[in-house]
Amino acid sequence: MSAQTLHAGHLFTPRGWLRDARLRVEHGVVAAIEEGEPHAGEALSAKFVLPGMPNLHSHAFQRAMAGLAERRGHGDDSFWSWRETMYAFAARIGPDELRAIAAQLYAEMLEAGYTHVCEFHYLHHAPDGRPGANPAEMSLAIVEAARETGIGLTLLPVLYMTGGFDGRPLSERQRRFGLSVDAYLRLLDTLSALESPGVRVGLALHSLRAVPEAAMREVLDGLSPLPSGEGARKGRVRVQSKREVAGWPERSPQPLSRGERGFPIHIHIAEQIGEVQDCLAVRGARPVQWLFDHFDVDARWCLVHATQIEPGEVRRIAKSGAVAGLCPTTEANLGDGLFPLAAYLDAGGTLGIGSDSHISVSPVEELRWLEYGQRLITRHRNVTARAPGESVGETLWRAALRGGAQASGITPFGEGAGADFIVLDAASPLLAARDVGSVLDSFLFAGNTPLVRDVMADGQWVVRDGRHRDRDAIAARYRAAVQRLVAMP
Ligand code: NGQ
Ligand code: ZN
Repeated sequence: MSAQTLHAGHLFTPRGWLRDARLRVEHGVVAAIEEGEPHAGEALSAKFVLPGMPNLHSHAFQRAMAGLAERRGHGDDSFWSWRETMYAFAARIGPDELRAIAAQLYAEMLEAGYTHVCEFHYLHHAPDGRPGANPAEMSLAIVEAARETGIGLTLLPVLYMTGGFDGRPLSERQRRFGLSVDAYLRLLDTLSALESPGVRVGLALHSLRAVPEAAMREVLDGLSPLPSGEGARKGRVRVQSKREVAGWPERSPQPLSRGERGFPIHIHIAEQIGEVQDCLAVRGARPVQWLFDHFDVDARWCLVHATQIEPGEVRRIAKSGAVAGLCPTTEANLGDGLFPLAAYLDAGGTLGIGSDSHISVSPVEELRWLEYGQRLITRHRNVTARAPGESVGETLWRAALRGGAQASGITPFGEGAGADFIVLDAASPLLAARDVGSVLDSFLFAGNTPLVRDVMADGQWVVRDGRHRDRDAIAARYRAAVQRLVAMP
């Protein structure tokens, strides 16, 4: 079906709730948002409808090792010891396993309310593949999984070249991730040719540890600068008739391509104290400081983690318009530390959320822990809401929608955006007597029963009554793949 209409009793928009909103969806895109009573023949009539959440940071293969790194080792367990476990796991994964794991993960994401994912993909070579073999094969497994499940994808092939700030060669286990700049640019071109409304391509530098300055320049110099005003420009969500919703940056619904506008650039940065110390020792500056001193960081950028930053760095990120890519459940799981959220929001910073290592796959849990981390260190409540009367849930959902769309290179909610929606289960006891004033806070902070009932991604109903359309077949393939992985010597 290429055209359909759905009716929302209450539609959450960046500027607040719209009552009696009729959404016309054509070819996977929101063609119009109108006001009006529901009428017969509408594909769906729902009480509470929210725009679906983009997940701006994912390493899909890590889904299958969730829970397998939680036993204490002999030394001092840390991010760096977890990384060794992760490398050993990654070493077993070939294209078939990657496709099966990513499909399971993406189906889970859709059921949880994520409608788009940025895949930060660095497993370029198959386990038996030497560097130099076709690195697109593993990327294609990701594209196939996204297409099969219906989730929107921004594929971020990752440039990974060195094992540390000092430029040391990759370790044995990192070799599968490595590409020369030339091979990387070829891979980007191959993948860019696959772009479609549901599949975008951006670029990723693994970290300052893994990409030398000269290589960063070579890759980034090939991109045209951001058109002036981009990211700061305001567009509108057009609602026919009186009520209008303004104040949302406008992006082209066209796929982005290299050298054109707004190609997203993602990088892991300042996640661990050890990383900050190494950067200071070798480059004489902290990672965020160094990046801003050497490159024009703007709204195309997504800085992932940035848990180890000082007040001056907070202000620089906020002012640049870059997105802080926050992954609270993974950052907690890995012992990374806490992003200084209150200061960042006060400085006008943009943020989005990612599930990263997928020890949790839920925008509810990411946003809840984003707020709870701040409550625990500040010993205050309702920290993310910065003004009296503001709802924490609405502030978080709105902020993460906006930054998530920006980091994904997709049009944010409004006419011309992809039709990505979540219908909440208004019949759940958890939403008893909730209205627009309390429903988002209850969605994020009331218990653990999933409240996402139906999900539309790119105009397709992919989840109905809480179940992905292919849940069973995808799970069966996933089980078989994980069995194989765990049985490997
Ligand atoms: C990753 N994950 O690339 O999967 C990283 C670990 C690294 C997180 N940083 C490896 N959460 O940073 O070197
Ligand atoms: Zn990551």
